[in-house]
Amino acid sequence: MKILILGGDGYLGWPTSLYFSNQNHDVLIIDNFIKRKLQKKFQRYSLFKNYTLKQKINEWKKVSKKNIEYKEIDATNYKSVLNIFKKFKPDAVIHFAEQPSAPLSMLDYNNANFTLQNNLVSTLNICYAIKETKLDTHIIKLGTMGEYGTPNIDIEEGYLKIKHKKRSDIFLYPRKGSSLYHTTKIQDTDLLYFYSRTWGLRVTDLMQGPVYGFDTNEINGNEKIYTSFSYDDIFGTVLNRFIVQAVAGETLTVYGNGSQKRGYLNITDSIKCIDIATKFPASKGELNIFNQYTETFSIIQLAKKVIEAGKKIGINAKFKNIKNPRVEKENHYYKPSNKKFIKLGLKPNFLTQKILCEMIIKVEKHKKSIKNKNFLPTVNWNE
Ligand code: USQ
Repeated sequence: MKILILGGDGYLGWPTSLYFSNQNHDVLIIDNFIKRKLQKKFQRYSLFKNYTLKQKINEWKKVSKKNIEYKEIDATNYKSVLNIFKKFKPDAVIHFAEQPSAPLSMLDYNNANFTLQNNLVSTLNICYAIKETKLDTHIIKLGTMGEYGTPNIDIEEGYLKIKHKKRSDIFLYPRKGSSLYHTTKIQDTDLLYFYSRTWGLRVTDLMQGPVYGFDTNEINGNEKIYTSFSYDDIFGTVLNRFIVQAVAGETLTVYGNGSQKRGYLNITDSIKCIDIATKFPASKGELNIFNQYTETFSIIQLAKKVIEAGKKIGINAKFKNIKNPRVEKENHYYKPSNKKFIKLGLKPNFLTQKILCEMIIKVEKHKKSIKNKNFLPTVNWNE
């Protein structure tokens, strides 16, 4: 297949690009390197050296004898996106090119505006480029479990049948984001639903939970092709942060009482899900929605797991409940479904002590690069 990967330089975009290249697909990455620019602006860098995309591609070529093409393009620039679709004619496009940080989206007006423009216009551009080129490209879009929020009823996969006054219909599952970032993902889903119905586009929207880990079969411990790994308050996700905090000898930052539950998954499962999505494309005119996570934990459970793993290798970590900088429910019901990927063959890599210890040991090698000042949250939702 010809696979176009938007945002292929990022935390998930890069390992996904490696995976599809290794499967002998024709991979073209487009990226405007905004994440690297933001990391520089906020002085919050990846723990591991994140070589330039060109360097990573060259190293990959050396070890695999396979090539990945890339172009520096902003996905919000319609002319450039259209040109790529005309020339490359992708069978599938995987859209990672969004501003992925909830805290950044809540920092101030300019970052809210940027998040909104970047995330929605990039999605719009893909829809228009497919319509204009009349290609049959399958859109695979990274959404988030956070689109659903934490409702007091079971979370289905994308849709809900509603009975009202003796009549019934199927609707998108009700959504309730807990940051502007999550809200843009809801709006993306609405855009994709609209254009799939109106123009007959094929779309798969992946409601993904927080991802952890950094090593994949393709990266295989080769630091020259490591992906960007954030642990700071703006770009880091919770489990990755806890692991780095434990290694740094800092207390694990549990926001609020830590009862918040989310659906988590290993980076290798994230890639596997995307692979399954490419193999089972949505039909024409369909918006197919998957819930992409493998197991649910509360924050306290995660913290305790990291502390237990640390103990095994001589690290005496502790957690502390700190004031929650976010506006989110802490005590809530949480029962999302994730049957669709399992049915299609996903065999989850659950969060074991072995996996945690392996991550801690690798992070320890880079202990000197950890910037402890970037652990405490600096962005408050309503200040
Ligand atoms: N949290 C802590 N301590 C920390 C960091 C986070 O207790 O030091 C808590 C947060 O309050 C929240 C939960 O952990 O309840 C998850 O936070 P997160 O920062 O790991 O994840 P989030 O901001 O929700 O966003 C991340 C990714 C985003 C993805 C999303 C999936 O950055 O791109 O869409 O996870 S989900 O959370 O299911 O919406």
